[in-house]
Amino acid sequence: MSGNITFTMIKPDAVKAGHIGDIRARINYAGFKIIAMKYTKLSAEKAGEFYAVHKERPFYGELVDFMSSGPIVAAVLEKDNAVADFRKLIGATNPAEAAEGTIRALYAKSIGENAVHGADSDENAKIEASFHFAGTDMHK
Ligand code: FUP
Repeated sequence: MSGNITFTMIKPDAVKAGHIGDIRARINYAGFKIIAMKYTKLSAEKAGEFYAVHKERPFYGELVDFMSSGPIVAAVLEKDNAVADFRKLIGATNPAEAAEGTIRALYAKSIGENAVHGADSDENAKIEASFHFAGTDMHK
């Protein structure tokens, strides 16, 4: 199988609530192949760096605190049209606006604690994948 890649994280709220297995299954059923995956925890510094693009936004401090509050699962996924298809699978940023059956509609609590991350472009998917994984840790 070959295709584009996207980058995802199962966020601390979903890990804490015991949803890793269900979310992983939904990702596989939707046709994504996992080419890298790890259970890890972001330091506040690393979370701040990952979300640096949001530095000036009012929610940045809370976002960094939340993303470093507990373990996450980081993963690189492969599929044709991976970035767009994955964003469709997870639904809108705000779970109240996420389409029925999407991962955020099913598992997210709020716009801030929204269960999963999905890269928003091919370029960012590559940058975010290499933020978390060495090339030697990705296996197609
Ligand atoms: P998304 O691409 O759907 O993850 O959304 P954004 O890149 O716009 O936002 C990244 C993260 O910032 C969200 F997952 C949660 C947080 N956020 C808030 O807490 N409040 C907001 O109003 C917008 C985003």
